[in-house]
Amino acid sequence: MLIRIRKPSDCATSEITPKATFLNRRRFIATAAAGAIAPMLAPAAAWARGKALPGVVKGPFNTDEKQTPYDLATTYNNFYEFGTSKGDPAKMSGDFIPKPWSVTVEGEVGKPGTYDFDDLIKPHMLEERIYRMRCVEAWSMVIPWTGIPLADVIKRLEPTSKAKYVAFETLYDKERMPGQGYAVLDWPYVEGLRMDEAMNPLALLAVGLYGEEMPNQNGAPIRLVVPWKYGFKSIKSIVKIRLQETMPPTSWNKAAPREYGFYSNVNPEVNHPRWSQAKERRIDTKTSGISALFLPKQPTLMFNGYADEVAQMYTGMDMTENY
Ligand SMILES: Nc1nc2c(c(=O)[nH]1)N[C@H]1C(S)=C(S)[C@@H](COP(=O)(O)O)O[C@H]1N2
Ligand SMILES: [Mo]
Repeated sequence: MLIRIRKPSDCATSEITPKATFLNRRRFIATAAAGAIAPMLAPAAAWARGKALPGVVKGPFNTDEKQTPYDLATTYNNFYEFGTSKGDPAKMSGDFIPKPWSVTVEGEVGKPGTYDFDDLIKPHMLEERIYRMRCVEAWSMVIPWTGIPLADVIKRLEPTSKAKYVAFETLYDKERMPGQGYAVLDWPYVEGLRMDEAMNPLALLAVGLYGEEMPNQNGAPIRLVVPWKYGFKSIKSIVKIRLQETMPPTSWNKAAPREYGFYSNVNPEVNHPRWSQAKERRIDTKTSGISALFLPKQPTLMFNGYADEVAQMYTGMDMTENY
């Protein structure tokens, strides 16, 4: 989103690094401590992958489009807490230890408090949702997420009648998130949804991808997935959920209000002030050394193809005004 002038060396996919170069140090230590030295000599891919999440059932709304290869979905990321280049989050988040983790719930709820990750997310609730994801920067992916509907969590918290919006906040810890040492955004990263959007069955609280625990660079241990909105609405590494009466501030809206609105619904007809949103590049080929800028473009769909599920929430709303 921080659009820089590209140098030839700056090609997006050239930042894709082999797994071995961003090995998770925590796993390395764990493996060594267990005295299991042999696996360390095995090919990196065999042991750098996340822990499998057991008992995940197939959820609704799955696309059958070709899934983005795991290596691309985990090395071509936006997560400014770990750097502003697409390759930074994978390279810089290896030391981040996402558990234990808790989420503080505040505001217009009958059950406020600080919830441990394991109380919020029970393994038997997990489902897989294969969603299209569309970044505001006009690239897209298809990712199989593992998570639970956000609506399930919100219902359990017993929202009051005054709860009109849900505000989310990412962890703020400069020691653990080195990118927060740079004033590229007003930290912590914050996002928000209108109550009906949060309760829409498509909205997911994701704890994994490709059947495995969430990699750090994708927002470990818990993040939002809102597939009909531009990627930045899908806030990562959430530590706070607040239900409230007023529309909450959002990080990108604060940074550039003319460019990023509260709604940020994927809409090929409403262009970003600096570029068209009519088309997108599907990041789906491992083209090391070749810029993603050369991938062919495909049309972007209204609400990212989820109009049947979400369009009714916006009837009567001017989508150009409420971008
Ligand atoms: N906390 C936080 N959440 C974030 C971001 C970020 O910089 N910080 N980037 C957003 C953007 S712009 C996108 S496109 C998606 C990317 O998610 P992915 O890396 O899992 O594909 O995360 C979103 N969530
Ligand atoms: Mo994005």
